[in-house]
Amino acid sequence: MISAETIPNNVGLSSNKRLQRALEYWQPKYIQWWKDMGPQGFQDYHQVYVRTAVSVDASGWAHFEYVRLPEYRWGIFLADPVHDRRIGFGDFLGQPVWQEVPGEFRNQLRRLIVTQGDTEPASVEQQRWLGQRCPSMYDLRNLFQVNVEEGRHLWAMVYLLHSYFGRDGRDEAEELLARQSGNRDKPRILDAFNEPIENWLDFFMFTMFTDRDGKSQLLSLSESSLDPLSRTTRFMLTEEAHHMFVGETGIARIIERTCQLLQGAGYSEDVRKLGGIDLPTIQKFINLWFSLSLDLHGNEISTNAATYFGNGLKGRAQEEKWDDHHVTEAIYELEVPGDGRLERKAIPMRTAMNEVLRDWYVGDCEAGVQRWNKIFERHSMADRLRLPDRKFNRGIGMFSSMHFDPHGTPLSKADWERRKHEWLPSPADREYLLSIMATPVYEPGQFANYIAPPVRGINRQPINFEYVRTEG
Ligand code: BYC
Repeated sequence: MISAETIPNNVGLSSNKRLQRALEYWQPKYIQWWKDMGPQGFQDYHQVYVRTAVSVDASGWAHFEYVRLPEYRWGIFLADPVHDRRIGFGDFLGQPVWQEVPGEFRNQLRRLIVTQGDTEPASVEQQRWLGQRCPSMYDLRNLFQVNVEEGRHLWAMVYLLHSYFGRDGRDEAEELLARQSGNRDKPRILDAFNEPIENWLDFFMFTMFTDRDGKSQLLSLSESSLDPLSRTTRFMLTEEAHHMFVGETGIARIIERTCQLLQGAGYSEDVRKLGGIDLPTIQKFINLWFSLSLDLHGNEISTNAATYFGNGLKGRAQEEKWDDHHVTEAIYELEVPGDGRLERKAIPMRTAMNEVLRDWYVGDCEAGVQRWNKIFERHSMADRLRLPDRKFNRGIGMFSSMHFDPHGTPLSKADWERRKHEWLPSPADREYLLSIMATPVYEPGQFANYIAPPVRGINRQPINFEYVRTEG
């Protein structure tokens, strides 16, 4: 039964019969999807110490309790309204924001919301086997926290579809549960969400780089003239921050452990013999997940992006930091493939909005990599990790038909095929990672050999806290 007790919310669910009816139909399908496609092996007999958002104020979204995963209270929250909020960019700059969907932008908005919504269950599906290979109980809890919150982000998009898009919205909400990550016939919409996440290096890189695309896209959607979309995405950003924390600190702990192993062995290069993860492998996974996540920003030159901006549907990250919010005259210079070589070309900035957002994203990733590099400095080691060039390993956009090395030097197809596993994970790298993750670590306070413990526990609990309890 749908009720405000089982579904924490601040959208007036108890008095909204239409939404209640739509959810009554959708929620059982969601739970079935969660059981079938969510964390495998942890649905029935485990209780997980997770945060549940029960309201949008600071104490309300940091409410911790033990729950069985299928009984998690997925809620619906909008950030507080901004008094007299005005459209901040595009052709309708300065007009009051919309509380309803304008008919002429219905399809575009639905498409944006569906694309955003599709990524959320996709990531849960991608990560569903990881619990069986976890490096510690602390990490297992973090995985499930990320998973339930991605589930909540799906609810957030489904709320918008149910409330503002009538019949079409209800159909789309069902489709969100029908597509499946990696499924040949019914794949998820965006490519990175069809990639397997089979080991914990994939997982931490995904939460570092792909969740950070979530951050850049949510920042740009939170500028939207459709106020409910803006408010929903603003609240989602608070949860996204924790997901990136999991990724960034997860990799930092792996680097820390690798440094310790290297030092212990007198800097012998072969960390693998000691059961750790060598730096070249870490670099390959950065190369993979960074390039896949660059693709998620779409084509460099995009009329879709120009239309979204002009119509006020999707802005730039932190739009208030820009001077010109009309962007009718501004140009953007970018590198394009020309007559056998790369040349610089100036294009109208509106058509370059995907690239503008990608710039923001690359800067945010770069800062994260620099934080990792501080670990080497602390250990007085000269090693450094780096982001590959933007043209490397692209599947979307104008460089997708070409090949480049991580420095951005063009390569022939034959050279790329011959050398790609110097820069991207090879089957042997993956096999090695699976071998060191084959035995999960479920003892409180114990950690797999390839990862250092965190600096502190969750919600001020000790590191050896029983974050996941097994029933009877
Ligand atoms: N894969 O004009 P273009 C997150 C398609 S992550 C496959 O450049 P546009 C999360 C595109 O759909 C954030 N197809 O497209 C993270 C279009 O298709 P059609 C998710 C792609 O629309 C971790 C065609 O190529 N949020 O939240 O400017 C865990 C032409 O492209 C891809 C959003 O994405 C791709 N990578 O840009 C959990 C926000 N890229 O029309 C969650 C909403 C492009 O030819 N989405 N295409 O059939 C958008 O804003 C835009 O759809 C995109 C694409 C930025 C993704």
